[in-house]
Amino acid sequence: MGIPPPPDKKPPLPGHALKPYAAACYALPMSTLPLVAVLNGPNMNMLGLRQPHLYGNATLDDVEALCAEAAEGLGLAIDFRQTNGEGELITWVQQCRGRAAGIVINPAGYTTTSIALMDALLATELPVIEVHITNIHRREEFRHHSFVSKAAVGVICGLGVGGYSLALQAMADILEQRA
Ligand code: DHK
Repeated sequence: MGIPPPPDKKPPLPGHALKPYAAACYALPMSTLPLVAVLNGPNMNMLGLRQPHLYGNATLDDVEALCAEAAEGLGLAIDFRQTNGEGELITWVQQCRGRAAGIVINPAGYTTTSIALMDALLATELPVIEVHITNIHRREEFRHHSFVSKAAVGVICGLGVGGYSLALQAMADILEQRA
């Protein structure tokens, strides 16, 4: 008989094509694994090229693979996305409500500017973990204040791309405690 098809053909967070591993997760019965959205803001698509002395040499595809591996070990499904648009990021956050169990987000440049993103994250009523590759507190003063932190249970910064795996680990613990 095989695995029954999902109730509809849309991805968990509609809008962008599913990556192969996400499609594989989606093919599982919906209740099997908690879904964590891993969202990335502007310029994160430039990882590997942009200021490698700050952000390192890993590309966003590398980060996605890292997250997929971490998630598999933790029993989580992930939907990994990046956008340069504030509105698109906010739409994805809104779509998490009722669909995802939690959100890991690197809001990048919108961290310090977007009250709308903070409001959207608060409206989801989901656990949110904020990630920054660099230690924003050792950098320019304008990077020190985060609106997103007001909506986050925790923040990981300065630990490189490994911060994403740590965030997923923390998210798995939070979801287990809430279960
Ligand atoms: C990434 C960015 O693009 C910056 O705007 C933030 C963050 C820092 C990071 O460290 O991942 O200030």
